[in-house]
Amino acid sequence: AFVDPHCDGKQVVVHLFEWKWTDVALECERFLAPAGYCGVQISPPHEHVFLPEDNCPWWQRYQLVSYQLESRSGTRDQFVDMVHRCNAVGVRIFADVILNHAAGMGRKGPGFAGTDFDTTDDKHDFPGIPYSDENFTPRELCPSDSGSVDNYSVEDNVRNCYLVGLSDLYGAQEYVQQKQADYLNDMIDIGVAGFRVDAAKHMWAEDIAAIQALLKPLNVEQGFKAGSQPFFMHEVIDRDDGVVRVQEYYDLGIVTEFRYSQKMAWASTGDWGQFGGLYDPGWGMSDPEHAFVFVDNHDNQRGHGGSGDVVTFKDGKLYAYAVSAMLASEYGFTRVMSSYDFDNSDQGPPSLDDFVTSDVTINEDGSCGGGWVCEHRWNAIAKMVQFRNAVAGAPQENFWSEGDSMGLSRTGKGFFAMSQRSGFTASVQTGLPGGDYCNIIDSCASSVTVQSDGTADISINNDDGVLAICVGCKGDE
Ligand code: AAO
Repeated sequence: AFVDPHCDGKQVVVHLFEWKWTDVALECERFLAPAGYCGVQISPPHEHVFLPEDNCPWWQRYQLVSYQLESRSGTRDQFVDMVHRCNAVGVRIFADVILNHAAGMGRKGPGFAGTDFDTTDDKHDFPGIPYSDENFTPRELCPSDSGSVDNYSVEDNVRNCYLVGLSDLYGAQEYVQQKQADYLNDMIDIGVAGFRVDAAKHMWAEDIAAIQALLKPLNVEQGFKAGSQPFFMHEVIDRDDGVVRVQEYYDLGIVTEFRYSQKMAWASTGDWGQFGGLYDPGWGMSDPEHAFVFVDNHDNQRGHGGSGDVVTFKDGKLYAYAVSAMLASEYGFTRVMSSYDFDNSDQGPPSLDDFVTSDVTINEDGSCGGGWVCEHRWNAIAKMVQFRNAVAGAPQENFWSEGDSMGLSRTGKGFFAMSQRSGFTASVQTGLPGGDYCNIIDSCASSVTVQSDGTADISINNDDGVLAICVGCKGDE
């Protein structure tokens, strides 16, 4: 349940981290729909704390003040307009929702939209919702000395203590569940297709299930089939090193697989042979149906929620290889990260002096400017979205690798190869019906002739170092 993203079988979500709603709407229309993206994970849309004294770090949005849809990304009206315009072109909106906690302790309002709140002197006053002391997890249920999460091998510690000092909502309370469901239902009425649940690892699974039981079906007027359940992506960092396991979330939606991100880094910075074994059930990794996979995310690309063992846009071409390999491979439901450039890990999005987020500018060549990286527009990455959609459901076979070159087939539907060596050539089994295929990565500048037994001589000689051919794919822009 809760595993259908409702985008006509499309396979890739893009996280437009810190984008304004006005820009997300434009991007749906001008780029994401034609490229074949399923939908957008947006930054948290609720009213959050406002920290100009800290230069408005990106993470202020993970501290809830009220459920008004007023945030650094825009107003409620802009949110509604975005959802409607994206749905109109078949691109779904998935909201990042903070259900585990409200604002950090020791803070005082007003919040971003002017709503008062107060967590100084151990108070928990959120009049805009309203929540008060009684709606936060009782101290006696948290076994840590500090009151904060500090022992990942004790379940009560992970679930009942305050994550990095964030006021922990008492998720078992019907009142809290109803307020949370009202918030999600408001967005469902507007037309969102689902949610990314922040810090789901720190919530009891039955509390998430209780919220889900209160949700409406998706809005038929926004193009959803009657009775559709929202899509859920749960954020659970499980490296087989704590008491919480991804398997606990299978009934609630799909779940982040951080071991995949780690493997991606190992594979792309070392032996490309490892691309052949991205799914390791022996390590406790999620089954393919529930795995939510990505090369990097907004936390680990800047050392939050763990550092090291990750490749990001800062690795340039190596990153494009990793994302391409992810999109070619069979395992999981995929998310592409779209970042802004940064020097320090707290830095907010590109903005003017008054912390108003800047517009995303698009250069003549289709790349982004103004500090926006737009990995989702990088040539190989964008083209591989088409490949992933085209080969969905086809088994992965014929994997081979030679140092920094590799290839695989998605039997009957597509063949993929990449190499860091210019002019790489090989004789391969493509797993495809005989015929002439065009390389979609270089818009048919190169092509492959597949023999009737599926074999072919390939050569990779474009700037991206990537070859992707698929049945029924068009290589034109
Ligand atoms: C801010 C300030 C804090 C302040 C707080 C309250 O930075 O100093 O105390 O406000 O005033 C984001 C930022 C935080 C920020 C917060 C609120 O990252 O810095 O705090 O907004 O503004 C854990 C959680 C996971 C979480 C991750 C960051 O499990 O849910 O930490 N991610 C989400 C969001 C994130 C957001 C929040 C949650 C909060 O994506 O953006 O925070 O809403 C282990 C555990 C993991 C744990 C990490 C990091 O993982 O297993 O569960 O993630 O540690 O604490 C190795 C280990 C493995 C380890 C892994 C990663 O492999 O084997 O155990 O590395 O370290």
